[in-house]
Amino acid sequence: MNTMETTYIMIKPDGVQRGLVGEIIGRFERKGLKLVALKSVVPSKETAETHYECHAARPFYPGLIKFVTSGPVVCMAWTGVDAIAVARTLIGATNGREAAPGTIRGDFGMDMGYNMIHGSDAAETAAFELNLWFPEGLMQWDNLMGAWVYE
Ligand code: D4T
Repeated sequence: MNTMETTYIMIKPDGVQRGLVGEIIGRFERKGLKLVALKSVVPSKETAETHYECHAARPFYPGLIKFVTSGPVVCMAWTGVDAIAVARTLIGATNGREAAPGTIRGDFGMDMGYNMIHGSDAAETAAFELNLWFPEGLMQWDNLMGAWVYE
């Protein structure tokens, strides 16, 4: 624990369509995480299939690929102590109906497939996803706010 990590976060097409980009990014900012990459793309089928390759055998996979390639997504990398778990807590349970109030999915979601946001679930997947979505690399910068976030 207490490891400095970088996690891959992606606002999915439903989050963009619903006008939740600012709201969602604001939650990560206010939490005290550091933004080290940000861009918006319409994902290619190939990138989406690679991202979700662990689900390739699941019945929902074709629909998931169609959904995630249907329009713009917002790709981000956020750094902080235990950032992977911290981001998953901010995001909430997969199904919005079950996600706790106060989480992104708990506050804005009502479904499993349309759950607005992705967050890496482990260090290995974070490294894989960051490399997939940001082959150009991440930004290195000093966040002066950090001195008031961590004791
Ligand atoms: P991601 O990976 O997008 O951050 O979501 P989770 O980690 O919370 O959930 P997941 O990997 O189990 O599922 C990935 C993605 O597939 C959709 N999904 C999932 C779906 O449409 N039907 C399903 O039955 C499941 C399990 C939702 C998120």
